[in-house]
Amino acid sequence: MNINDEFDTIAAIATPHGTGGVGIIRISGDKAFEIIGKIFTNPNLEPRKFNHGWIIDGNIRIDEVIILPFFAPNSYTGENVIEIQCHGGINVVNNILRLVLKNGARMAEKGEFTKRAFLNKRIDLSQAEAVADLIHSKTSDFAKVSVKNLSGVLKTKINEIRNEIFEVLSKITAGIDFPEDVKEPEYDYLVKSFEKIINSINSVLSGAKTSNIFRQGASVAIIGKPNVGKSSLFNALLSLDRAIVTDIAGTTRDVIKETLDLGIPVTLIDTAGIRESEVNEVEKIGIEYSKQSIDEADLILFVYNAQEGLNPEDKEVLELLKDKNYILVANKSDLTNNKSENALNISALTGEGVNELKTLLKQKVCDIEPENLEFVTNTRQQECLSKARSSIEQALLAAQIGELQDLISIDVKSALLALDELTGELITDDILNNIFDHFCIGK
Ligand SMILES: Nc1nc2c(ncn2[C@@H]2O[C@H](COP(=O)(O)OP(=O)(O)O)[C@@H](O)[C@H]2O)c(=O)[nH]1
Ligand SMILES: [Mg+2]
Repeated sequence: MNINDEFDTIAAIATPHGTGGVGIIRISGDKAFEIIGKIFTNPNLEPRKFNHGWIIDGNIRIDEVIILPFFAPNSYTGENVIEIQCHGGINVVNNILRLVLKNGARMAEKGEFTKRAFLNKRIDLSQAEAVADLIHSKTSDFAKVSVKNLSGVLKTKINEIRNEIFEVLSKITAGIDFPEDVKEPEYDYLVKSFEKIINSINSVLSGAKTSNIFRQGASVAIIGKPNVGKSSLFNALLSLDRAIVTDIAGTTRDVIKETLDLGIPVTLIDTAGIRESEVNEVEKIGIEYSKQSIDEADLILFVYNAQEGLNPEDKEVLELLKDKNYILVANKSDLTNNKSENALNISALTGEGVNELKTLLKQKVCDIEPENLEFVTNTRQQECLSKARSSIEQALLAAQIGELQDLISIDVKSALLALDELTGELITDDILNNIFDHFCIGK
């Protein structure tokens, strides 16, 4: 797909392929009305009205439909758009699509409707990406946050930062271009402005981790000595009997993963116990997996035996966790009356405390409700923002030592370009195609 492709008329089935109540075929482009004129019994279409009639192929009736006409530029793509609502059988929609193609449209490529909306400046790239996020969201929470970008919250934030950068750049450039008439800005002003811009970028990036957790979910590893009840807890959290539970220490020898839906998807990882001494080869491999899981997890449930309390072996493992986000879990609390103050007392066997653990786990992984999240960012956007930040940081250093403003302006311009790449103001075919390739046909 080429960015400069002629804006010919495209068509596609917009509803899922299968049997349903209604099927929708969408047409966009200059010839949309001409095409519908040839195949619809009631072609005097009025804007903002639905039009009832039959799709016909010559004398043959194909289906009874409703037509929704959108006149450019007031449509999703910014072009003339026709939506045909027909009966939702796979053969009905295919017959109508074939007829539309025969009469002058070409089959749309993946994401081409949204791409046109972007190229026609109906939406910016962050909004186009929000469309894909919304369609592909795996949890209702992520759908709730990605819709905020669709409404342009991120776009507005980025434009504010862009304006701040642009203002400084204009002042520097004016000083360079018209040295007789315009004084170059004070270095003090530059330093303050750059610091302010860095703060603004940081505030957008501060939500990156939360965004990634909403988008990809979080991984939570269950860690502890053998036999403390890790696999039992894994099962209790998931309410299933997936992991093998035995009373022989060291039975779980590899890593078992399952997804737990806590609004955001949580990948729960059951690991082999960590025990340094007297282990056989197979178990050693399991222990290595556990250590690897510690490194990769967003959160760790550290499980110990409540009856025994934290012993030196537990403390050794805890040492590995000291820089990590973890919850201390005292399991088998059904066997003892000694409740620990510092740990969550649970029993994987009776289920006591398991719901409290789920609540705490959710809080630790992501303590923000989707309603309270202003916007989300994806990794592409985060990279653009980081690039912009490093450029401004360079400019700040240069301003602090009173470097020539001509040189400072180079970094400021790069920052601007990085933000333009984020919004799609400046973007290559490759990046664009990569983004729209993740869409489905008909969107
Ligand atoms: N009484 C009691 N026994 C438990 C509890 N959780 C696990 N167990 C038992 O402890 C043994 C080891 O459990 P398992 O989940 O395999 O431990 P892992 O090696 O840490 O995965 C099994 O016999 C379990 O039935 C609990 O909360 N209370
Ligand atoms: Mg186990």
